[in-house]
Amino acid sequence: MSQSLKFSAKPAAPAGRFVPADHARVDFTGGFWQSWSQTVRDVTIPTQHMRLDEEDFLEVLDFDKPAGPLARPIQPSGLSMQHFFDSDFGKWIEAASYTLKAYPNPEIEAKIDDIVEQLAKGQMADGYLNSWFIRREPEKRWTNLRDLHEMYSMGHLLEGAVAYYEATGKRRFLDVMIRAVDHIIGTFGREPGKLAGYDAHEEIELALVKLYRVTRDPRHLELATYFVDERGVMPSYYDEEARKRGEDPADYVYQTYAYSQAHMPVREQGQVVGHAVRAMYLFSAMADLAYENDDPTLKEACDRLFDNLVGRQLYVTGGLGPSASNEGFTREYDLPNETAYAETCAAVALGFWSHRMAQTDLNSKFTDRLETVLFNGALSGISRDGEHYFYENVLESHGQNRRWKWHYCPCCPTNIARFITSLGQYYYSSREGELAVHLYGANTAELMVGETFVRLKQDTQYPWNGDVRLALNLDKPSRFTLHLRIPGWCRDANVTVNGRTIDLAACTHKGYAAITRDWQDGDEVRLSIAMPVDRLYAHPAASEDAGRVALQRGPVVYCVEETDIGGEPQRLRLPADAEITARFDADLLGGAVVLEGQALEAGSEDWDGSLYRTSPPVLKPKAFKAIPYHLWANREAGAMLVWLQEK
Ligand code: FUB
Ligand code: ZN
Repeated sequence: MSQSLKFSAKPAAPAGRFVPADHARVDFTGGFWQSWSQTVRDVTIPTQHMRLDEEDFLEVLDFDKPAGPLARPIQPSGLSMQHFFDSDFGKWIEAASYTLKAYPNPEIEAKIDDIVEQLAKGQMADGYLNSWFIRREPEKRWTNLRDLHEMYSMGHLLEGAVAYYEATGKRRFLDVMIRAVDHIIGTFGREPGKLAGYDAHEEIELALVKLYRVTRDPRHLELATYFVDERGVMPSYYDEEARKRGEDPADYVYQTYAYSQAHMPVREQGQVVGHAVRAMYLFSAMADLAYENDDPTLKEACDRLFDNLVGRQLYVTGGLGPSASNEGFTREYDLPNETAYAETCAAVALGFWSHRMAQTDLNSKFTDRLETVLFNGALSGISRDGEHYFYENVLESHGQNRRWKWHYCPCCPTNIARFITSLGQYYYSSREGELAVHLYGANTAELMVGETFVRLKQDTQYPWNGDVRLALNLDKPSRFTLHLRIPGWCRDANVTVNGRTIDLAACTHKGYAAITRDWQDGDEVRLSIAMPVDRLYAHPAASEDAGRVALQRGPVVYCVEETDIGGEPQRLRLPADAEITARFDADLLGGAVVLEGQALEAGSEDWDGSLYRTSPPVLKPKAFKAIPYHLWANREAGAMLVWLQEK
């Protein structure tokens, strides 16, 4: 980490709120995230720019030329994926920017400046900025918020602009986007003469909160608040808008505005419905507004929705949104494995939401889910080499799912990239008199606890091992509370401070152990979390998992791949009492803990070509090996299974 980094002069958060660490001041010094961070920085970010370029995503910025043939056809909804190409390079800029503060890279910076200059050149005189409409259909701008992603794209550009400004101090992109936001402020709202609309694909709301945190311009927060408050108000803006276009609102392709969480006001919603990424972006914005506006009604709605998601609709991997047809939710407990959609973007965005919830309410039920997606259902979206991806994160395969180099709709690669390049912010947060450690992994971090400068060092092999040594360096002795997350999966933890054991039962509240003392430079905290192999069972209503068991060790969910057992894992039967051992395999994709044991395998030698018979298959002993789910599909093609049949 560069020594010259200064703390940014960010205005204070609302009183009493936790503030996440500056990601650039958390350096992954070794172990798990060091290698992932380096891969994303050195491979993912440059290759994603190459893909954007070679796949002509950046061509949409050639404002001097007439628009060429469509790169993506118009779908029945009226949307072409090209409508939101801006979002892809916006997200790439954001992901790349997060690396620049601690690891300056003039080449990447020049590529971003290039894009920014083109955007600035194309921006309309009134501030409007969206490459599709400017180049192709300027007369149609703001006529179809229901389908065409105008603000979704602007939101991603805005997030990119904020991140780039924070990384480099360059204002150009930020100023361009502030003008675009000014234009939106002049166009949308409840005042006479304005459109009382909001984009069906949420995203701009949370981007506006990010902008507000940089500008402290109340109009930016008010606009985000307006969009969230207006959502789902009846009669629906989308009906009115469709009629204005001469269409019958009943012809809406997705039939229900639940697809966009716009079927009722957000505060009344209790079940997570519709498109999964949209839902997660909306709830992230709601959590942001609960935080900034101190709004308990939004916090309550978020709590309800979070419990609904986690209690009834979340895959064990942290994946969400089972169905391809709406890229989202169906009925509760519908968690098919082989056809799981579980889009990478949705898991990443659940990470965003969970993290935000924990800043208002320090409760490990939120950070447990952040950890789940980090080590499982979001990380599975990127290959170990950093340049291949999954859009859908299935929990079972017969070998048909392979990672791709680029996608027809490449929203996921830049999402997982920005998650990893900004990972440090998820690890810690602080407020006057308190410092919270949310996640474990080898790193050094610098942050302020009130007026005290604190340098932390985590030494650990986490997630492969549950021993964590936390060393504190302080510029002066200071009294504060250190909150240590005790993961929800943990049944046996031990904490010492300078060798003296802490009574965890007495000091743990909502999953965080609170240690209040006069901290001195050189203090050492040791956390030891037992990591047995856990067998997980699904609620009986989740019928796809009936009779099955998933293996988890620490925060890591496992799967069995054909390549490790020389046969389809679907044929395995895991005896309920089978001993399963954990072993670090240094040769597996950079090193990982694998699980091994003896199972049974249903043989087919004696079936003589018949499909059915009156006696069950003969079961024969079979050694098996399970690898972390996030590492699957990085070797030979083959079948994979998370939920093993139990015998
Ligand atoms: O529609 C924009 C993005 O593309 C969505 O968030 C993803 O689900 C994909 O459809
Ligand atoms: Zn995606």
